[in-house]
Amino acid sequence: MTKFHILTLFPEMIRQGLSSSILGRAAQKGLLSLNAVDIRDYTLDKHGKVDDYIFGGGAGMLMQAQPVYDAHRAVTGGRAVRTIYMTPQGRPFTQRMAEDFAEEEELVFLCGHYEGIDERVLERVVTDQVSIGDYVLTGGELAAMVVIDVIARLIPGVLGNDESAGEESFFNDLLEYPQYSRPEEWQGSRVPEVLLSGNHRQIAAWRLEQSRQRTAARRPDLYAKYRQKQELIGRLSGQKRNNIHMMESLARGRADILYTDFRGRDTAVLLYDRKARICMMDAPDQESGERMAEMLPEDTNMVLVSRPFLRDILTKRQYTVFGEFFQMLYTRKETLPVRHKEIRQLSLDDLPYVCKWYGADGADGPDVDDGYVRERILAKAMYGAFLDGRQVGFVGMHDEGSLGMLFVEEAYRGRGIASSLEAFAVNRMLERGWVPYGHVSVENTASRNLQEKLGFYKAEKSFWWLEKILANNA
Ligand code: 6GU
Repeated sequence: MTKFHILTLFPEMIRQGLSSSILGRAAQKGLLSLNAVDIRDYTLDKHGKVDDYIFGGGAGMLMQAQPVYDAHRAVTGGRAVRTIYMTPQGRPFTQRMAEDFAEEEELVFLCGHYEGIDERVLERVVTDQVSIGDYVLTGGELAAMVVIDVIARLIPGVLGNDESAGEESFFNDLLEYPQYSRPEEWQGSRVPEVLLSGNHRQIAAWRLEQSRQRTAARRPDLYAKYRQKQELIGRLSGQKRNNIHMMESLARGRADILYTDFRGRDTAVLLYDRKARICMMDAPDQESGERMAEMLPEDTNMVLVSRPFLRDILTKRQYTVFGEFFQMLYTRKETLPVRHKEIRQLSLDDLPYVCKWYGADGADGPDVDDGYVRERILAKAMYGAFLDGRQVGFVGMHDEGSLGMLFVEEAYRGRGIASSLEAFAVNRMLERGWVPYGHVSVENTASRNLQEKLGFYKAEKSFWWLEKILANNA
């Protein structure tokens, strides 16, 4: 549960602003908590004063250090908690910053009023200074509410609809296309004919084109990013089976391009999936491999490489081989038949079952933690197979988007349940417009055969998942 503490002179404003609708419901469900703290309760001044004149002169009043410091201290108890000061002098707020803040279990927001807050207390307690745009508000409360709203909808389980809704705001770096509801004709204006056609391919093409035109006209900065990604996807598609993980990470809007260099037919590329903290790397030569190894972000957990010399560059650094895999992909658009009928999306009630079995057969490695499974379930990325209401297996989508986590209890194997689970997950991915792909350990021929039977293709080259060696234990 993410805890938000808001230090403010107007706690009622925060309570009223955030207690209704989606955030209120999320708080009731125990997915987050909101704690609005009145800074005035902590002043030592007997008249309740929290502000004073500004040394050196100048208009207005300044919030004093003491009440702010004591309020902060009361909330954190001296623990190191990320503390965000809302100010027009801060870093401009973005979706990316929200994703970063959303990883914290606890956040303190400090809202200023008057001309601001005594610099000395800011130096002591503040870790981040954030602005919501180039304009001046009367206080930090509205800005804090904006930032909290954006973070809250990224917390798994807060949004009612499916996982991708959390990422769709700037999906693909394009703005949303225009949308229409009933009636078909309103005050002489008709809904564009293609949307009434029932032709889903044409509708998708129309929407994409509208998004492109809109973005090019209104947000040339975003459009340039979009074009760069499309060009890279085009390059990578020359070796689709080997590169599908990179193509999909780009296409689904998950990966940033940290480095790319096109030389003739060779492409050097370094992608970073910020949320999963996974890098994907490919390089035609030692030199660009070394250069990209230098560029791996500090908080990278895993790196994916498809060439032995890149594996060797990284194992000479702080990485160790987690496993060797084949990449499998499903390139057809048609959904697969699901024979076993009792398959449904899992909820937290099913967590103990999955934790008991996930990785138990060694297929996914011994070091699975419950936190990961919990997060996958909340992200609505796991499905279970049942027999007369009793669970017998599951499948899921990993954080970075690959299909995996397949398991069926020994006693129930050999009757097509695994195929059905896999097919069910493939269909959910197709619905989102994704190209399903997964990683099968090179030794796991059973899983490879199953996937090939369903119509998956295997990449020619194997590749390696490398794990960061943590400096202070594991
Ligand atoms: Cl975070 N605070 C105030 N007072 N004004 C702002 C702002 C924040 N961001 C933009 N304008």
